[in-house]
Amino acid sequence: SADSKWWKTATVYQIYPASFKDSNNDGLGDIPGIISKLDYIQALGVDVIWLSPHYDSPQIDMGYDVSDYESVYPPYGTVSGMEELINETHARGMRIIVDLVVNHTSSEHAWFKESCSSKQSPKRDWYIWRPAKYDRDGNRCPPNNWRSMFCGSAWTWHEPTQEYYLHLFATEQPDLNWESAAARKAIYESSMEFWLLRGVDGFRIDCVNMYSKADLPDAPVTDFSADLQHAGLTFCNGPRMGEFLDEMREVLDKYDTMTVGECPFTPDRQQVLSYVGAKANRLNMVFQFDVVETGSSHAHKFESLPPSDWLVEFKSAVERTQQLINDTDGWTTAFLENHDWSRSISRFASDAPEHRVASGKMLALMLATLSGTLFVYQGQEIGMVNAPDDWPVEEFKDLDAVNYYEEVRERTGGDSKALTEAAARIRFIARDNARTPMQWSDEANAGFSSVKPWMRVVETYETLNAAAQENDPGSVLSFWKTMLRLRKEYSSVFIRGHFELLDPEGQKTFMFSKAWGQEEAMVVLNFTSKPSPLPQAEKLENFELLLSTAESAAGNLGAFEGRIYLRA
Ligand code: TEU
Repeated sequence: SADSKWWKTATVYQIYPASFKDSNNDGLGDIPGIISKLDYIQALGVDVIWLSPHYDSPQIDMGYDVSDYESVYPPYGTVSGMEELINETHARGMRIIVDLVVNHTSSEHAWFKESCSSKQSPKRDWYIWRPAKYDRDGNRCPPNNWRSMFCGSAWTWHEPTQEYYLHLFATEQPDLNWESAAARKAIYESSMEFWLLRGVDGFRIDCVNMYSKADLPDAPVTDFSADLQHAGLTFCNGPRMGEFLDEMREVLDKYDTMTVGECPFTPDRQQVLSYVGAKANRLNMVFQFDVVETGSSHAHKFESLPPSDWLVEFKSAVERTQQLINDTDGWTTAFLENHDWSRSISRFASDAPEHRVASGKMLALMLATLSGTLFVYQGQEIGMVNAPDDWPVEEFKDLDAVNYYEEVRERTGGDSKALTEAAARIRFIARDNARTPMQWSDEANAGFSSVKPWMRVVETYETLNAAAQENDPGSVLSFWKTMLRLRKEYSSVFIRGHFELLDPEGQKTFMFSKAWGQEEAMVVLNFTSKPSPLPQAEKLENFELLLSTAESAAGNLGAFEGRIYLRA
């Protein structure tokens, strides 16, 4: 039956290859490094590994700019190294999915170079080319007002052939034209079949709802700047999405696969169901971003810090994604971290030394009791936190943060107050926070590498590291192991149970119930550093404590304490 699908009960562990483990001491993580840590991942209780892009790439966007789908970025390893990783993962009873990045390629991909060569190139229409527009004064303008996700216009002028090409992300990430059947066929063969034949068990599909872009209409003028509009709602979920994904499904169905599509800018539930509903069956599940976007502006994620009542917004976002499983035959995901967001302890709880461990356990307890397929991002299992406030902003390397900082500098003429505020928001939310090297031990460079890593290691590694936690029953790592085991033991209620939010207005606590048949669990979480009474103690009358994140759980909830009660 549909409910016995392996990917529903799976816990997925995301690996960001550059920052996981360096085996050959060049300062960059690699595939042999990942293989050396498979036993660690297995011991955590994980079922599936998701590997962020391993393909050859000029690394403008950390591999999300692929120059060749059929080869591996040489500093990471080789195709045969990947085959070994796939086999070793399978040998431990786990599966592995890889990132499928086919909304765009790198500008260094052979397809794009051919497309650029002339307007008559047979691959000209594999990318999205348009003639210039001209304003009243005769100035050349891009074909529409879309703003790229990484600042500036989404169009770049190509002098040799006198046309603009579209890139929703960096200039070096031209968008493929999915309207071309020949391009689509090449995509399926080169990026999908090549790796399915080598044993991968499916894909995390990058930007999956951006393939169909209709006729490229201007985005409505909103609040960012009059000329360039943040256009996510305009370019996502275009009219041919279903058709393209049905085609993809034909390739996937030749294998036993799992797919999880990245689905930003999709507030509409019917739209989500057109991908993951049981009948549509286009993707097994998607990532919606309501929860991780809590408190960040839709116009630009760096534009604001969360308001003081962010927890109310957070809880309602969790409720919205959980309701998909409550009310429909679609499936969903539960996650708080990935390589695009900062660390959850720093964002949603407290990374102060006295609260960090409690915060990490409380968030683990919350996640592991939510319905859907659970995703854990490398380092989350040991409670890694954001880069510290005293790092100069120059430590941030990711183009997302760098371009934004430069844009603020230009917009304000280098105003120092504006730049200080921008730096604070970057420290809070930048993707770099998730990309610092994995903290394996208290050895030099956190045991990640014997040489200086490509990105600075967070200094807390001397106390916050995997080795120190492995044999400590009170550690965040041990707690995650317990939670992943309990999630399987009570799988009906935790993995697919009906979610109900019990304290929507509370600004300090989060209380919800999970129910399946006669089974019922109550989860209570304190999101503050102050003790708090149980929000609705009367509801717990016929319930017994299953576990708490605190050593002794009685009466009031302690700082950042989480508890699970089961119906007696
Ligand atoms: O992200 C797509 C996406 O929609 C971004 O807006 C994402 O929310 C952004 O990183 C937040 O700042 C995917 C990948 O996950 C990301 O790492 C890539 O940079 C991007 O696609 C382009 O491939």
